[in-house]
Amino acid sequence: MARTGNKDLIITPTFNEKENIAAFIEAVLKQFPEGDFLVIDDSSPDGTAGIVEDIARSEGRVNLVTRPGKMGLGSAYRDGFRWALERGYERVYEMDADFSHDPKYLPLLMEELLGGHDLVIGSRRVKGGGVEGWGLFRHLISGGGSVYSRIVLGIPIRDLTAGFKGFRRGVLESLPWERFLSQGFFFQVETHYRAWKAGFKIKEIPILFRDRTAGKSKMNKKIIFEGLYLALKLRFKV
Ligand SMILES: Nc1nc2c(ncn2[C@@H]2O[C@H](COP(=O)(O)OP(=O)(O)OP(=O)(O)O)[C@@H](O)[C@H]2O)c(=O)[nH]1
Ligand SMILES: [Mg+2]
Repeated sequence: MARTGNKDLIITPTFNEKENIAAFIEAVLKQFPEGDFLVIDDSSPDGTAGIVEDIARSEGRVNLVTRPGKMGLGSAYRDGFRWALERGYERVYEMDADFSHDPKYLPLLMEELLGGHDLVIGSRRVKGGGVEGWGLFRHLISGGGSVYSRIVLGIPIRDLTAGFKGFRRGVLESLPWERFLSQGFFFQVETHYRAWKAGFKIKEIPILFRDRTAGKSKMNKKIIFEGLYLALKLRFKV
């Protein structure tokens, strides 16, 4: 396990990603030779973990943590960050398994971290970035949510819900993960907010985000309403 000497780790949480996971891991390993890979699977009923286990048997850069049940994206990342810190990784990246985040951007994220930034965000909302494959409704939800969160939280980051990013170790060591309000998708907004408030150096670099073509979205109405509420709570309580 993680005896490669690499200092970069990509963490991908999975829930029912059997259509994506093998090809995704292959693409990441190929396009980012500097990186090791950790999947945090919440006992996906479709057998995602078994596929990862097979790959890990012959590929030392690939690791798997299995948790007993679906506990949310934020909680998966928290466990992953602890795993990374315990093993001495210097830079850690978050990525979804559904190919929305193109592995070709990984070297660019790394370059910015090496250049002195603490948190580098793959952003859909800066010049040169964008989204491919969303319908009007999804654009409205995402755009509206983004403007709302930016106004409520008063922070300059444009892609607040971004899930493709890289951290320097020091950020992971210092953010108060145990005090986070969110276990689910809002975790992404909360991470940006707390990192910004703590004064870390943050940069957004443009990415083209592609909607998933295989597997099912875990996004739902509850997540959206929870986000509206948590943004207010974060602003006034943290
Ligand atoms: N371990 C774990 N992974 C999760 C959980 N919820 C979502 N994921 C994974 O987190 C990543 C992002 O989830 P997605 O369903 O793609 O969410 P999204 O990107 O906001 O929305 P869509 O792309 O439209 O589906 C994917 O790799 C999911 O498999 C969870 O509760 N536990
Ligand atoms: Mg997705």
